[in-house]
Amino acid sequence: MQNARSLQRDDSRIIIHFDYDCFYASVVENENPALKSVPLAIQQKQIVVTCNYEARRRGLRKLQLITEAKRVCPDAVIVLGEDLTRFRDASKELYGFLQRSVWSGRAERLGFDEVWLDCTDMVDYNVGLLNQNDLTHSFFCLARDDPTVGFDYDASTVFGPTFPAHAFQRASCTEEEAQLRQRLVVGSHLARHLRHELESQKGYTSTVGIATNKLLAKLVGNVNKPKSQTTILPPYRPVGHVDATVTQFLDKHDIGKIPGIGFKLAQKIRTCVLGRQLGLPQPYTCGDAKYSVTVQDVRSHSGMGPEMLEEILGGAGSPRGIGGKVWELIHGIDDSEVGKVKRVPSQISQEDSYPRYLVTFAEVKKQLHTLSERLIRRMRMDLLEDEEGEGEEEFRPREAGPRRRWMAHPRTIRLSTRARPATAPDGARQRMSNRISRSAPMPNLVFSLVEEPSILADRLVEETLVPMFRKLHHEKAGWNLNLINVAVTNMAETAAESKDSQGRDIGRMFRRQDEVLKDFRVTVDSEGDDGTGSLSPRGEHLDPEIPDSIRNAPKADCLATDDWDFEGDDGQQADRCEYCHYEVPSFALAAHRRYHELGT
Ligand code: TTP
Ligand code: MG
Repeated sequence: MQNARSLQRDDSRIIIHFDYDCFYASVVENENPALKSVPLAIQQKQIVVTCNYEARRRGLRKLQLITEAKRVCPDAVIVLGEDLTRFRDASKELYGFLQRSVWSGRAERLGFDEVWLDCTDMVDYNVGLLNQNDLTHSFFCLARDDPTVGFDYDASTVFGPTFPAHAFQRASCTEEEAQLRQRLVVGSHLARHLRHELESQKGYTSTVGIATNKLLAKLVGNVNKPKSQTTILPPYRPVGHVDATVTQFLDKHDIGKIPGIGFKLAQKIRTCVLGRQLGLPQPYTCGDAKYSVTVQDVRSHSGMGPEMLEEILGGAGSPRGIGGKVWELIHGIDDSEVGKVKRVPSQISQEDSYPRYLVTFAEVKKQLHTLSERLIRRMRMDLLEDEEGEGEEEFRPREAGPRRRWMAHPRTIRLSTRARPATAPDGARQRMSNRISRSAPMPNLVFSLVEEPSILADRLVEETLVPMFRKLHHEKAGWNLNLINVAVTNMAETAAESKDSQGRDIGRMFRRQDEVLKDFRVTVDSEGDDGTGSLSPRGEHLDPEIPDSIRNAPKADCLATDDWDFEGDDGQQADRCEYCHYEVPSFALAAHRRYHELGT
């Protein structure tokens, strides 16, 4: 059986994880620096989605009701954050900045405000430059082709706080652990430099974690928040009777806080360790002492190991080897790569929720138009690039700006709606209703760069979305919709540079899209409708190849380490978030969901 000692650790990489502090509030502060010194809250619907630290000092917190926030701090400045454009643009800019700062180009974004960087090559190069006889006067080289670009630093000591707080003595460790320590020390100085650059050049402070994989780097950053950084120091493997620092660090975490262990997996593990049926869904939130099961509880549970975990978590719908994978995660082993840069998002969507419900067709149509126009504008921002060279023979006035071309053509448009929850036989209103959705081939007209987005939106609504809506809702009136989402997905990328590449050809093909897609079937994603697949809680078409556990787990990751201050039952009706399974007040669900969906 694979036990803790036989687990294969790979600590050859140095990964830095960034989490921007009070992200939305910082974006607004950067636009208007006068707001930096006042309590500032960002409002979506009726809740504070985030606030700056001055506001937190005065008692405001994330996911608080606006009414409560105003009561606690009447002079707080409240800025509407419904339109995500400014946050998305800032996120893209910061991501680009960080990505260009590392040699590997490996930078991966999670949501709007988290980024992992793989800094292995930069760190190893700079470890190679160290003079072991004079570590205190080291120079970190930032450009391989120019040895003068960089900064001075003291490579004999780590920069910033560490876990554990007091570093172990060099003499007491193996040569391998001493080398790892040196690489982490160098990594910590690079992290300091990047944090400093992000603040001085872009105006954003961040909280950073440094370790040898994504899981550990993300978790350790949270140890010192905000405006700080934390490094997990070796030994990463047990030495004699002393546990590895990685184990000491993870042991205190609730099992549900480990990225990769989503709500359902955590619940099954808790049930096993506590020896009683918890049932699903439970109003459980991490930190609830009644159900608290830590990583240490799991590790030390009698008979626990990859095989027992496979028994608990495996079965129909679970990927083979899930027990071993989870066993690795709770020992801080995560081989997942920091993703390479994605040129285009996998989907773009616009949605809004309607607490007062949409009832008439005129209301629905108006909202479809608003969402479509926003969607087309967003597609132009995210999917167009300047085209160089091609068409030079044509006359083109300079003021017309650079010619633009689509980097990708979404092949599918999807309309999703959610209706007011049905009333149960006992008269009580059900807590949550599912989304239903319908997909269709993307009409060519949206790719026109000649027409204004509002004109294109008119046509998109009339020619595509209204027919889709009618198929989705057979009834003639009175839909009581509380949410509409319009999304484009199924991106066909065109080539980045070369004119004669296959990608470019695909782009051309899409100009003849009707022909290309003649076999494309319109599918209804609603449950049990056409039998082409099952329905996710979001009404998305589910890929039957992807088991539930995997589908759910990574989505829940993004919450695993966040401080979600919402305290469940405040007497409001609450819904359970389909992504992370936390209970969120109904009024906050749209904003909360949007938070997850930023990662798409
Ligand atoms: P967080 O990282 O949770 O919060 P934060 O960056 O504002 O604050 P911290 O310093 O504690 O990290 O979320 C990132 C952004 O996502 C946040 O600025 C606002 C947005 N957001 C939502 O839109 N809805 C939500 O429910 C939450 C929690 C955040
Ligand atoms: Mg943040």
